[in-house]
Amino acid sequence: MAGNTNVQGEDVKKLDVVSNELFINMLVSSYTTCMLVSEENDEIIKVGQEHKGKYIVCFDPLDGSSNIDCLASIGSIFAIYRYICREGVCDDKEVLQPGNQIVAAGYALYGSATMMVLSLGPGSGVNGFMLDPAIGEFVLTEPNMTIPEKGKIYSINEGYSYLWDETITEYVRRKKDPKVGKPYGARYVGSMVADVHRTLKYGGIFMYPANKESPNGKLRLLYECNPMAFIITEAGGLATTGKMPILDIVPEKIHQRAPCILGSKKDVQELLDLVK
Ligand code: P6P
Repeated sequence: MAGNTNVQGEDVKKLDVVSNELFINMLVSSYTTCMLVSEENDEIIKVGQEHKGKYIVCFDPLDGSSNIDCLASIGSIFAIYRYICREGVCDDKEVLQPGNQIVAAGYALYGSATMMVLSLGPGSGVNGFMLDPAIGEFVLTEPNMTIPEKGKIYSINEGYSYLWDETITEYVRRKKDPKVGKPYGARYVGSMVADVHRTLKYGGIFMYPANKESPNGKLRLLYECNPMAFIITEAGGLATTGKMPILDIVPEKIHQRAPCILGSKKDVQELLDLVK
């Protein structure tokens, strides 16, 4: 669309703005939330007293939106925490809970099919629900999803290889060296939900590491790294910054970034051994 109005003169909003408004409206009108953190909003969204509930939701309403115009898969990511604010005043600091306090997390992938992958808490496993448009319902098509112990795919934006530290450089070199073993395939959509879902399904490793220009990488902790780290961990994989488990990071700012390396246990452990 040219500008901000369509041929009927109606306001045209970008898909990620529409998605954000939908998430906020649905969460507020669910009467279950007290504070929201959205990738699209600079500040914490405080739910009004009349709609207040006992959960905090951190979400990226439409992640990978740079892929919309070329029709590559995009998705929504969310993490849910519990917080019962007393005397009606919510303490902002409560949105800065570490990922290991998550009570539920998941993502929706808008790809060749629409799928929601969900975990309802530590030890509860991961389940995949496929949208059946014929009945307008999400159907449990993939119960108890588990990530393969080792994969054959590595996923990283190699355009930044000139910025990588020596560990990442050596790890990726080994993935391509036939003298080390059968080389891995390279897959990188550039849309986190698509890259993580493929990693969950097929195994392997996804990396958005720290680099010389971005000491904390690019991905946001509260609504990209933590929910995905929670899902992968619940599915039997590992998720690390390279120095510590992502879920143990105590956040200091709602939009802070974190290095994100996650995937099959053996593939991530191989990187951690190289770090040592
Ligand atoms: P780069 C999309 O913009 C996003 O936030 C994630 O979905 C994706 O993993 C990452 O950025 C891609 O970033 O720098 O490789 O283009």
